[in-house]
Amino acid sequence: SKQATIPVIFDHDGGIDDILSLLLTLTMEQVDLKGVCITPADCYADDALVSSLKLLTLAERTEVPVAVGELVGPNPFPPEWRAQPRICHTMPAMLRINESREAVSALPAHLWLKQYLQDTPDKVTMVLTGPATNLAWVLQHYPALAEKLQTVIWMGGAITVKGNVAMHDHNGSAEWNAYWDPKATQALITSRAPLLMVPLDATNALPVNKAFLQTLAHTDTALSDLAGQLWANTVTAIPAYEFTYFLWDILATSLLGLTEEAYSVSEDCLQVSVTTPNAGQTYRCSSGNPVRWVSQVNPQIVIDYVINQFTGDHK
Ligand code: AGV
Ligand code: CA
Repeated sequence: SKQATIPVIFDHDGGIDDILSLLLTLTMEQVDLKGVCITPADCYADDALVSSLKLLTLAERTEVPVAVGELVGPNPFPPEWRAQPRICHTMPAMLRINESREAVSALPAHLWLKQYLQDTPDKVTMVLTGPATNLAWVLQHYPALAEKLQTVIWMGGAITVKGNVAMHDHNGSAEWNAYWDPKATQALITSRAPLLMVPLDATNALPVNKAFLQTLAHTDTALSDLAGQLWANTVTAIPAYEFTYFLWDILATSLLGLTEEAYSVSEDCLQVSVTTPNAGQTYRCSSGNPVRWVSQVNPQIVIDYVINQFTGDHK
């Protein structure tokens, strides 16, 4: 059994794979979860809060603080996408959990995060699976707090591949988390935080397909069933890129447990557009702040890791 030695703050935006990523984090013995922040982006915050509390209650981690975000970016997610994750706390296995609210923070997420970073003597790893709005606020108002960050793993951006934003005033070059709050994306990328980006360049290799779900379903436990049921709600019959669900946030979260043979990291100077028609586009440039990003993955190693966490006796 591994010791819980990696302090982690998990900031998510309530999508189905965000909820699955929180569940994955809770299977990792080496992770010492210090707090959960919610960004009200690809979700409605109430749904994301209830689902998060239910998973923390399931994992007997009701002491972990949960802080709901109140800062919003200028480019909202489609309401159908925001409404989709209500299913996460409405399925029977989740309804049966009587969630504890004892550790819901009275502070909004950006202020809770600022306070945590000010108070902690130790460096903390952050995993962000939605827009970087809360952390960007902290880094802009308290830049010295970047020293409290061990690594910031952020699912977002599209560097050498096309994006996944399909909006009337957009040219399709941006990834959604980067687009929701382009100025937060810019603030994160130009900050002193030790960033490791997980862009679409890496996650495109990891579609949620039938083979993956079939392998997960091979093992019949309460945990693998919960994960499989959650993923079943992301399946669509439409084979277009914009409708395909990927292991976006799951890859970012898995980096906490994967060994380095599973992926490669590149380092480039990046810039972020904050104006139409390419707001949120993250592109390489010849000068500026070098940023580390996951440029390649070994899909089989990642899939084996995720399946093992949800099915194996990894304790
Ligand atoms: O762009 C990927 C990000 C990830 O953090 N999110 C979903 C993941 O949580 C936005 C997104 C892109 N395409 C989507 C998304 C889709 N088809 N459905 C819901 N959200
Ligand atoms: Ca997300």
